[in-house]
Amino acid sequence: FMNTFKYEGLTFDDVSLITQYADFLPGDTDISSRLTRNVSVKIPFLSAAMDTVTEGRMANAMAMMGGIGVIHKNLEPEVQAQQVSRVKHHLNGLISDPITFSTNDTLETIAIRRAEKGYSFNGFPIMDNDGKLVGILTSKDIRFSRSKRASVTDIMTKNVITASPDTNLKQAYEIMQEHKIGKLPLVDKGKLVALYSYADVRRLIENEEPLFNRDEQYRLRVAAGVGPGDYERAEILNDREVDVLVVDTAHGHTKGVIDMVSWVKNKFPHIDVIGGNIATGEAALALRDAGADAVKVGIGPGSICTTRVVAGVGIPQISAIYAAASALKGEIPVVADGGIRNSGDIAKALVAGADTVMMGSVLAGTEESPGEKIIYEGRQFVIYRGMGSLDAMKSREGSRQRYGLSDDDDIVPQGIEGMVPFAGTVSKVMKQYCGGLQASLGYCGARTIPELKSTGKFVRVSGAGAVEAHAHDIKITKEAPNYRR
Ligand code: RVP
Repeated sequence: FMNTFKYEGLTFDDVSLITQYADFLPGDTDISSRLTRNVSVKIPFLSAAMDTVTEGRMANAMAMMGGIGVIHKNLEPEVQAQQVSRVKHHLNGLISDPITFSTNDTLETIAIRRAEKGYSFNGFPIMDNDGKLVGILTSKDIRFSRSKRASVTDIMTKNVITASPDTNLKQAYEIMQEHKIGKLPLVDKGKLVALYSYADVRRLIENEEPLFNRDEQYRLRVAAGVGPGDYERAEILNDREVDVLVVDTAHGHTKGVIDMVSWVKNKFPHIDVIGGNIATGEAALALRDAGADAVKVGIGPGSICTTRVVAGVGIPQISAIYAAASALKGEIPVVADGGIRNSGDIAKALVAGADTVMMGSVLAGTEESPGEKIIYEGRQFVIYRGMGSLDAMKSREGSRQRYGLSDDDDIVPQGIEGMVPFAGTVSKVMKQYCGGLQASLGYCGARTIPELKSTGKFVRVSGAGAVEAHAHDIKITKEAPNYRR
């Protein structure tokens, strides 16, 4: 009987971090981290794979801040894959529908159309009457022409340097550098399919925004959820070049998840796989042995999750992270999923052993979330629901699968639906969370996340200590951008 009580379950409010000597300022800290065995993030944040949190727009915003979004699987595989594509092509510098002119045009007709449409750029592909690319009209061609009425065919640059449709940003940059050209048309059998513009390509390659989370080809990174046995979905997502697959279930210490993780690893060794969710060391090791490149921890901590009440199962999140991370000993990273309310919770999750955190409610209220925006008592809110809530379960196959229900089963929800206050843009919210985390590192005397993980220490917090931690003995009259109770 004594063995029935494995250990005590602690969560965020049960612990607080101890200050340690620092000889630097919070702004000097580096909060990049490991997401999986082979993929890193510049900020340690993932947006949750939920239908009111992450679709293409959220995933774009997360990757542009340096984190990553996990596109939920309550979508038909093809639709989910389109969302992945949207992220992969968001910053590729490729103009897929370029403005062109024809050999029948003159400088005058072009000038009129440019003024009408307000085109401020130069370098137009010129097409013949069969729709074939025959030249490019550059700013130089226009500037050195003697007559306004000159026919395009007489002044355009005829020896056009082109490339094949699969040319990536980096290759385009090299070609344009070598030939000193401002436009690079991508051509398939004489037909123009897209165009690179040097100004865009250069901006993306020469990296004005060092924060972007990008792959080797300078495209934003994106992750997507799959279920056990979701082979077809995984194949389609692989075709669209997803960076990371997350085998996304409520109980990851199962044959279904273990088999799926090893299937994905065997079939697509180039894609990193995260398995979850789990809350024990045994589960972490089982997923590692199956080939997982990271594990995701969280059974029941989610703000919209009722698993602990409905099933009586789960482990308070700090203890769950600690159990998984201690078993893994840093061999593969740990994602702490669920229960993050304020920025201070993040450093606690990291010190307990996590490498990154996944957030639902924190991001559900943003502009970029797909959740419905509503007005309630004169204020703006956004609908946020658990993937195990009644409506999410009814809406799609994906959720039923997550909770292991067949079509005929009566639905037993393990989540609820509600609303969170509108929070502005992802960038605004993430800046608060990054700043909060940097403050944690400063207090703990750690310049980096690996340092925080190895030197961070907790104190246990009493009930009175938890009350003291929050604003107390005052009525709040002005909202802070980073505090909610
Ligand atoms: P939170 O950030 O506390 O809102 O939690 C989000 C996490 O909750 C998700 O990433 C997922 O692991 C979990 N979740 C999602 N749906 C449900 C449910 O309906 N029980 N739980």
